[in-house]
Amino acid sequence: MLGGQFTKHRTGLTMSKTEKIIQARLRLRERFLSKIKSSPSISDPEPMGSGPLNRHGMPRLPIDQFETRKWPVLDLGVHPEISKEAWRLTLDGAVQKDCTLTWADLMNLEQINNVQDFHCVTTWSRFDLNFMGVRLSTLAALAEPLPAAGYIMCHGFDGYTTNLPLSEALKDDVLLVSQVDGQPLPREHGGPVRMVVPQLYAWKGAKWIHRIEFMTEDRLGYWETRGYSNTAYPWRNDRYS
Ligand SMILES: Nc1nc2c(c(=O)[nH]1)N[C@H]1C(S)=C(S)[C@@H](COP(=O)(O)O)O[C@H]1N2
Ligand SMILES: [Mo]
Repeated sequence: MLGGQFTKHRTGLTMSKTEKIIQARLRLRERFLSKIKSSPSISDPEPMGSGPLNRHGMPRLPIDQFETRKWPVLDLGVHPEISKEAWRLTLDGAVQKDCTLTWADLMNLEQINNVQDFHCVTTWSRFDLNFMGVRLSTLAALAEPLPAAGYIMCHGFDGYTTNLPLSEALKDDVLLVSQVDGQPLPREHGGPVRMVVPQLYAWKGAKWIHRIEFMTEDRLGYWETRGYSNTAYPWRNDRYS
């Protein structure tokens, strides 16, 4: 069975499909490029923080954060248990193509390795988490957002929600992560799959992700409704609204 899948993955048909998704992803990014470039998280003229610069040219430790060697667990207290067999991801709302992906569908998309820092609004930062996952922009390319779509709402299996503008969500480091340090993502950190948005505070990354809703108007998620900043830029100390 494994051999069969391997062969299928190598056929011209599947490769050209992969190629098409990559092309669609690049077109989508182009649509948002000027907004992506003008958002402060990667082009802030006066970022606040300390330490050597990261690869976005930002001081590695954002203002009023401290480095921790552990990776603390923070959430609403419910850790849903979702097997890979039962796992589904729905992309819907302001899109041309509603999609529901199985685990195998997700694994067949381009997988990215990316070492990232993780900044929690409660002031801890964890450096160098080695993630493997699929870019959100790859998934968006599958669903084909309508021209009027400008935002997403991410929904977790625990009922958690968090919202993002597409200009942040389409950045290359925004991933749906299934592995950390070469191991399956632990359930308490959102496994089997969570989102990570390294340029913003960590509450913007939904654990146990199961739905990405594309929207023409912005709407506030769980913490955004309860006084957290809607923009959440760590290098601007942008914690609360
Ligand atoms: N589904 C879900 N995702 C969530 C949360 C949650 O309660 N439920 N909490 C958020 C918050 S406030 C933070 S700081 C990070 C923490 O991720 P970690 O537990 O892996 O450190 O997850 C975010 N994603
Ligand atoms: Mo948080």
